[in-house]
Amino acid sequence: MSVKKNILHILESNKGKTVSGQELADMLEVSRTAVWKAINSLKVEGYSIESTPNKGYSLAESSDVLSAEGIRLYLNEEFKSIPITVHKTIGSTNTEAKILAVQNAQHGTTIISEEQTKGRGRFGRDFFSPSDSGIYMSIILKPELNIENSVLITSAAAVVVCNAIEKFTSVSPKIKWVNDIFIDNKKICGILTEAVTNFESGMLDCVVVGIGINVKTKNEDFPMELQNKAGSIFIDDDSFIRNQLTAEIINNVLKISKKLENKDFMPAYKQRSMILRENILYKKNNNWHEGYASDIDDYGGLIVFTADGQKITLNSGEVSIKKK
Ligand code: BT5
Repeated sequence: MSVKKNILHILESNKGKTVSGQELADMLEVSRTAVWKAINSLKVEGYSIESTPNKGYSLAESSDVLSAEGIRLYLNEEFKSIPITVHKTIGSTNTEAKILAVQNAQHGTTIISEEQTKGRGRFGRDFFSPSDSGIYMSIILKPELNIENSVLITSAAAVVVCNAIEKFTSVSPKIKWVNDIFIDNKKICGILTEAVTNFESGMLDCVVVGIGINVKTKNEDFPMELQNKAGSIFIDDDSFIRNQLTAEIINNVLKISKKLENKDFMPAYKQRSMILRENILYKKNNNWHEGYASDIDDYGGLIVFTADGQKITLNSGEVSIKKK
């Protein structure tokens, strides 16, 4: 680990407390100048580090910069050594993760960014990913699953994200099949799962789970066309620390990915569903149709009764609740 990363780790572990420059230099066996340089570089990166003459350095309790060190602090022991990279800005964390996956990145490798300039949704759509207010992350999973079961990872990840949000807030998020998470009827998170197949064998090599969450994005900061549709978890709370929420999600996605085939998360998925037992509109063959959302099957498929009484299963696609 570099001096900078080590210092960040020590300051993160002592958040709000002052650690002297000499202590840091002794712990890391480097010069005071090296410590000073590393601290300055961290400040440039946006960390709120206070320097008190003759006392030392402290990382503000409210510092909310996403960092691998800050996230690692909250990871379960068994996942502490997964590779995590945090970018200031990137095109798309999913695109980057797919490149790393092809280069044989290990299970659990996680790419995160403070901002995405080409954040992607499904079907070539954009995911708005402004800086310093959301969490945009992609986790590479090598779940040793067949394709049928691997589609379940999107539903499982949706449950994980809802539980994580519920752990840190008093809100109870809802899921709109398949991959959207809503609070107060506004979308606060989208999930994009992409499979990477092995060229030679044609088998599923790994899965990239991309999760985008609006944590502190203000309504006026969304583009006009999203202002009525998109929301944030914490609208007016600047003290929330994104590293903790990120770690909670990584811990549970990695845990759940080991036992997807048990489908233990399905009852929670159904319970959080916004559309079950509702009249809906669904898109099929590029047209919208009316139907009734009756159930979700063991593979995450939506069981719908069509307007003429037929029972069909949708495996992916678009739905919306029919306005009464
Ligand atoms: C999604 O697609 O919602 C999946 C989004 C996945 C984003 C993550 S971020 C990390 C990783 N890297 C990536 O490049 N992507 C993943 P979909 O269901 O197709 O929804 C896209 C639609 O949601 C857009 O057409 C907008 O209407 C709306 N939208 C775009 N940005 C939004 C935002 N920040 N919050 C809420 N809604 C948004």
